Amino acid sequence: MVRGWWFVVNGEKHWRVSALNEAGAVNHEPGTVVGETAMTLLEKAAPAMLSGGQVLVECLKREGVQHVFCVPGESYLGALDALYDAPQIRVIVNRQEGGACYMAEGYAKATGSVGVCFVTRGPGATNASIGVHCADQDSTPLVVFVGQVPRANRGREALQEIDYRQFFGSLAKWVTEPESAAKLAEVVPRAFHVARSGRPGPVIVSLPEDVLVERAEVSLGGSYPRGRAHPDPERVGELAARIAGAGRPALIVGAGVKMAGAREAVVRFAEAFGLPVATSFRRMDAFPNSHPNYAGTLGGGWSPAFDTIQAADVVVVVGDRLSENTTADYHLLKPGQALLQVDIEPESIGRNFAPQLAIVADAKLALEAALERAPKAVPSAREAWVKERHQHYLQSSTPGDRPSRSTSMDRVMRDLNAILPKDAILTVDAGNFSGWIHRYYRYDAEHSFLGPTVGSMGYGLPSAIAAKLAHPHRAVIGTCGDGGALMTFQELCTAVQFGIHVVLLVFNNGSFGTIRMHQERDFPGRTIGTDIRNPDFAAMARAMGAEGYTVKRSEEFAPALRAALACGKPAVIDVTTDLEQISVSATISDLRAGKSTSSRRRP
Ligand SMILES: Cc1ncc(C[n+]2csc(CCOP(=O)(O)OP(=O)(O)O)c2C)c(N)n1
Repeated sequence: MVRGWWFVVNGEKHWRVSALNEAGAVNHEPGTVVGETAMTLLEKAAPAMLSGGQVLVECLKREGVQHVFCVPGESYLGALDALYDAPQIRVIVNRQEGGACYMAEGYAKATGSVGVCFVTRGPGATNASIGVHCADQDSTPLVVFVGQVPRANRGREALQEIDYRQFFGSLAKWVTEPESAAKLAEVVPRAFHVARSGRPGPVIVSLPEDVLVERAEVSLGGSYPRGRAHPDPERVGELAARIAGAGRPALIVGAGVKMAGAREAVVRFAEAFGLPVATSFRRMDAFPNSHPNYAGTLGGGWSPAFDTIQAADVVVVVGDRLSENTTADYHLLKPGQALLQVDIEPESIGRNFAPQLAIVADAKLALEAALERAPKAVPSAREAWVKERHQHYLQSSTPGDRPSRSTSMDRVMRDLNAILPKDAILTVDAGNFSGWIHRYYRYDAEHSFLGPTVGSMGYGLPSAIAAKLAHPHRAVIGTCGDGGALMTFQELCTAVQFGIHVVLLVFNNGSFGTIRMHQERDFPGRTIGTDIRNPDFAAMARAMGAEGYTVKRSEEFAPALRAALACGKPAVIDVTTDLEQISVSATISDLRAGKSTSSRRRP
């Protein structure tokens, strides 16, 4: 049995421990500063007498958590205090819970591990909800620890009290409120398991304030073992036969491929079966873009990959739920096309389109099993189909040279492709500017793109900061519009405080451009609620301790980008763009004249 407690003298924490373990009795004199030693003893002994906060942090350590994102609150002081004694977990302090939760979500996307954030009760939880919604629609494993009123105050509409089961009920995979410190030892590992298993998603763990400080004797287990769902061999045989017998088969890959670490397997699968490959909306890095089988990305209406999928007779979908954006408002697949679907989550199969074949399995295991049944050679007609589709992608993913009254987005994209290192990571916010980032950049490296498939603004900067934390040696470029910029711009202070050197590009057209586009198409010329007057973003960045650059003409962009990458600080480039080119495929004049093919929905 180990007993440990601490007290503070002159702001310093002092540990006292009396321990009896296999090594015999250990006693420290009262007042001895033993810090780590005492904690090590506490960690090794089982069962141990720990506070709820300590139980929670012990569980985080066992999950291998390295970063947590938070805005502090008095409702979870017990958890913060336990983090004080866990130097292996870096606590990133954010300025708004939306930023904290987006960062945790982005960190999960950038690493494939579970993102973790801590927010206070009531207002903290409601601010964080944007990140929970994002993790839910983007299938991102996330655990959000939320402060809660003490047990005795529940049900009294106590200060900032919220029933989280109701509030997060339709947003999260699981919402739980452990009743005691001992229960935390059971709930926390399970929360991680639920977040990452099947179709990953967000889990909310509500932390009654007094549970975090009550002490309990607990036995701590480890992280749950990871199960992998193997495919049914018969169905795999059918999959291989159906593809082999097809005329123009094509493949759509999504987040399931990334989460399963199936990058190499999917490349071999596409090559062996002779399949052009489309990536789903905002999952461009699920397949190397320079590979000869790549056919482009889907999303937001027409795209080069849209043509490819529509021309296919058999469509294989691996690890993607065929969302509204990926399928152009559910118009992508037509009757007569055969859909063969592989997904880890039975519920994602057939959700929007009825499949002819379904395999519930881990993407990597399914692809590897199918590879064992690959044909000896790809027929030449199939090779020609793949080649033609890749050519189509190359043509439509090479930026043109459209006129611009300020900075040309086409030129920006050429410069980004030319200047950024091959393993750079780009992130996007919601907004029409992202159409260029999706279509004209070559995502060849693994984990080289992060975007909110949910289409929520404010994502670009926090996710870039998270990506840089996860991959400190890679260049990370966050992108956003001038509207999205001010939703989370305060997180630039977080980047400055923690020395996280990201570059943020703000595409500044003086408008909530996406909504203006919808207005111009549906109510031509009747602009309302979409003009915005902006601050000097570069000056704001400098005021926060970052570097700031202003670009008003195309030729100024490349030098500014090089300077920002080299400046040794977080940096913002305020890029003035031409509102007339309202989207990657439409001008305002075209829209007013009813000539545009711009999608109905482009978040
Ligand atoms: C949090 C949130 N609020 C509102 C919207 C609706 N919305 C989608 S795009 C957009 C405008 C984006 O403007 P901006 O960031 O300037 O980018 P642009 O479209 O001009 O490129 C708005 C308001 C949203 N998707 N997310």
